[in-house]
Amino acid sequence: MKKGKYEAKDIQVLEGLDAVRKRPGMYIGTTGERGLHHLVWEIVDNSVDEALVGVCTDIIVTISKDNVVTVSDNGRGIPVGINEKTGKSTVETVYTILHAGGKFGGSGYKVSGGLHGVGASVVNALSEWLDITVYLDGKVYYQRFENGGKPVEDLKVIDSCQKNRTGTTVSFKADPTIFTETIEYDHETIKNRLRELAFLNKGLKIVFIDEREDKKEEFIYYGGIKEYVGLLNKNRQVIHPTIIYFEKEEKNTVVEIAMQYNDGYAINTYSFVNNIPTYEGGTHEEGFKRGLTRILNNYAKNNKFLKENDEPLTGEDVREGLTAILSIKHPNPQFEGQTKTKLGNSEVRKITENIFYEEFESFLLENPQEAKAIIEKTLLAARARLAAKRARELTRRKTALDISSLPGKLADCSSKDATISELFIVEGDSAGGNAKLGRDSKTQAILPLRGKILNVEKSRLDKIFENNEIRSIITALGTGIGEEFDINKLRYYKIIIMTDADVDGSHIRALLLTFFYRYFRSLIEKGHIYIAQPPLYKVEYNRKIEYAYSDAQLKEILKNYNEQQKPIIQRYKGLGEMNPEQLWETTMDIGNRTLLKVNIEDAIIADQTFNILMGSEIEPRREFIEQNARYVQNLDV
Ligand code: 1YM
Repeated sequence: MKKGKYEAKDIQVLEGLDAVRKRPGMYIGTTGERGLHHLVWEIVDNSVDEALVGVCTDIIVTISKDNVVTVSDNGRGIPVGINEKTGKSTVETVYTILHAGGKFGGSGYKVSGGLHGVGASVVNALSEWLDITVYLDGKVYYQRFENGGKPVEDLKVIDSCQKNRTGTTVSFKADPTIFTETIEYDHETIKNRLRELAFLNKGLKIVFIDEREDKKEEFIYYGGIKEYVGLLNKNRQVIHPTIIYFEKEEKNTVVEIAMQYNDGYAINTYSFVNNIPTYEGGTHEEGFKRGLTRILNNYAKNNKFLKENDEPLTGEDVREGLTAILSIKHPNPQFEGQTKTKLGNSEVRKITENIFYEEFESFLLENPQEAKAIIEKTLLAARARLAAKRARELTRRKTALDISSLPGKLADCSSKDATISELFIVEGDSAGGNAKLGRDSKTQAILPLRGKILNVEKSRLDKIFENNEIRSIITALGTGIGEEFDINKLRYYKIIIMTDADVDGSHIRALLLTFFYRYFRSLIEKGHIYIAQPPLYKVEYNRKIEYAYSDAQLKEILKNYNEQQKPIIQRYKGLGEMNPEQLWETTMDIGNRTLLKVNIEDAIIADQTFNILMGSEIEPRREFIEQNARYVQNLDV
């Protein structure tokens, strides 16, 4: 055989499932917890695609005690006929050839076109085993794959079923040799995404059974995203009764919007494209925002709320206190941005703006009372904005926002080179004191925080400036805030949040993340925000000290000791329990420490969790804190 032929063959082999097993990161991002969950999303997405076409009403997701995932739907069933190109059944083709799903599907708005559209074959490749059952034409078809996607035998009929029964059931067990960190799924992560999917697809019933916790939950929302907005505003005071909702199609693009204003100051808008969260926004959000600013200015002018010479309402004015969900369906979405969660299709801007403008205009005209409440709210926001601006201008020289007056509590580093400088934001004075003693004073600055920082959600920018803890952070960063923000003035490339490993600590961390997300988003986007990882345990035996950063690691360490030689185990509750050397050694030393880089998704999740559970009720608050304590462990390094 000629040499060339061998090469062609080799390339083909490389494009098979083995390539996925060799470089799983290329297909699912990480082989950590996030990558593991991608497997579930991938299979669920195929079921949701069927719902999008309108031929599937029920999806059941089950996690067994040993972390086998089963997804079942009542869609059309994956086609079972022989595929011309591969000579195999379509089922086998979809599950053994990379990206086959995309090529075969064709119709409708595919979720799989987006963020995690890696194809079902990738799940197969990364599974110890995978079973498919298809109900079609009165027959039950079955095929099993083992060892990373190798068919055990061809697709075959194993039973008969009712003629009108159709659907697909897939079970798989993630391969522990690939997912070496963990193959355990997180109940909350799965639950939240399934609930989100149910909100986004009104009338679709999604059942989640977690056999590990003996839990069964059912999500079905006939009102879809309208109900979602209702939930987001549940603990808030709304300023008009109707949740504004519309759905309209133009040029193959479906635009669906639900919104309602509350009396708070925060903006709570979430956008989706084909059911995928677009954390970084994009053209659909731009169109929505432009439409909103334009229509409210026009309405305010036409109805004499704004006079000829008044300054127009800004985008920020009209979004204050707005809770909104924007969900669009597009046949060919282009995702951009750092985390591929920003919609790039330029035509969508105008389509969304037009649809929104027209529909919202009709609403305002038909509901003058509600229109008045909304306009008055935006006028108030505009007035507050102008007042804050004047106050800032007047006091600029003297305020703490002037970089020349760094906060007194800050123990700055001696280096003026931002690229090697780090700012530790430390909870509590005692931990702050130890951090000051333990640090490398050339590159590490310490800013201790006293008590809780202000909840930024509940406050306007002018109020935020008045909070001492927040002012210290802003001044220390050096960038300025709001319109004055300049990233080139950032004084530290790494801003490291260091809080206790307890409930208060996670609360403060979530508040800080929310603050950075809302007012310094680009610091997160550019990867400047980190979370320190102090150890959870100290294991001491005969003066030998080891640290464990997780329960698993503690177990590992304890394996080295036998029954008689029991070491002393100390569980660290706070940073203050470590002396300066220990704090340095375990958490601050560049050569030794682990830092978690916060990405925008993590910050949004913190922010969103916060939003849902605002208000003063104790129960949701506690729930929030518990969730947050957990989610921080999900951050990627
Ligand atoms: C539990 C996972 O995969 N359901 C599923 C998948 C497909 C279909 C129906 C389907 C799609 C189409 C036509 C189409 C898929 N089919 C393919 C392919 N559930 C699950 N339900 N008929 C059935 O898109 O035109 C890929 S996925 F490529 F074979 F058509």
